[in-house]
Amino acid sequence: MRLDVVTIFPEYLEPLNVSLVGKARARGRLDVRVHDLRRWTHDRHNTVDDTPYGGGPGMVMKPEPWGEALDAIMESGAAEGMDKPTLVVPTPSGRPFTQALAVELAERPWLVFAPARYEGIDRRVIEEYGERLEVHEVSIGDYVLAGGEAAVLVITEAVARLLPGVLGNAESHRDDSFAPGAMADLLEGPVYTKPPEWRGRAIPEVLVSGHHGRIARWRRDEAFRRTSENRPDLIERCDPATLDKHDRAL
Ligand code: 6GU
Repeated sequence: MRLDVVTIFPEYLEPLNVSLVGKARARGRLDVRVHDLRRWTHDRHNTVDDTPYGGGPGMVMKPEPWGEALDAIMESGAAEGMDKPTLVVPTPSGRPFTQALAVELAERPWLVFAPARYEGIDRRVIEEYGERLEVHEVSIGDYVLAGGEAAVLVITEAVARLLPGVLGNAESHRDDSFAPGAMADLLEGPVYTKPPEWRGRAIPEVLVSGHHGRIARWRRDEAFRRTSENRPDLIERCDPATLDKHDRAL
C-alpha cells in the first residue's frame, strides 16, 4: 500500500517511522511519502491560508497549494503505473472513523491524506477531487484537534495493522473489539499474564482450568459486562440475534 500525506508539519508524521507502521515500511508492505504543502506555494512567505469569506474567526487553507499538491501526487502515481488514489480528509466535521472504514481503506492500494490546520480547507478542493476520486472526510471522535495530523497517525495505524503480513498473527484480528463476527459490537474483556499472583491479586481461576468452553464463556461474559459498563450504546444498537441467552441474563 502507498500512503501520501500532505501537511504543513511534516515532522508531525515522524511517528510513522516507529513501531508497527515503521516495521511495515521497513518490510516493504507500506510506502509512505510525506510532503510539505508549502512546496506548492509561490509567494515569498509560502502562504497556505487566508481569511474566511463571510467573516468569522480563524483562517482557511487556500485551495491553490492543495490543488497543485494533489495533482502532482496523482501524476507521480500515474507515472508509476498506479490507478487513482483514495483521498482521506481528516476533519471534525467528517463521518466517524470506524473499524469498518479501516477495513475498507486497508483494501485500497493507495491512500492520500489531506490533513487541515486552521478552520479547514477551502470547500472547493473537496468538491473538485470528490468528482475525480473516492473521497472520505473522516472524524476520529467528538472533540476538536488543532489539526488533522494526529488523525492521520490514528487512521494509518488502524489501517496498517490490517494489511496482510503486518501483524505477526492473523488471528490477532479475530477478537479485536469491533471485529466483525461473534464479538461484533462487544469490547474485549480483561487479559492476564504471569505471574499467577501479583501483589496479592490472583488471576481468575477459570483461565487455568484448561476448560476451553468455560474460558470462552467467561471471556464473552466479561466482554459483555465491560461493554454494558463503558459503551451501553453498543449494546442498545446491536442486533439482538448476536446476543446469546447468557448475555441477556447478565
Ligand atoms: Cl480528523 N481533525 C481535527 N482537526 N479534529 C478532530 C478530528 C480530525 N477528529 C476529531 N477531532
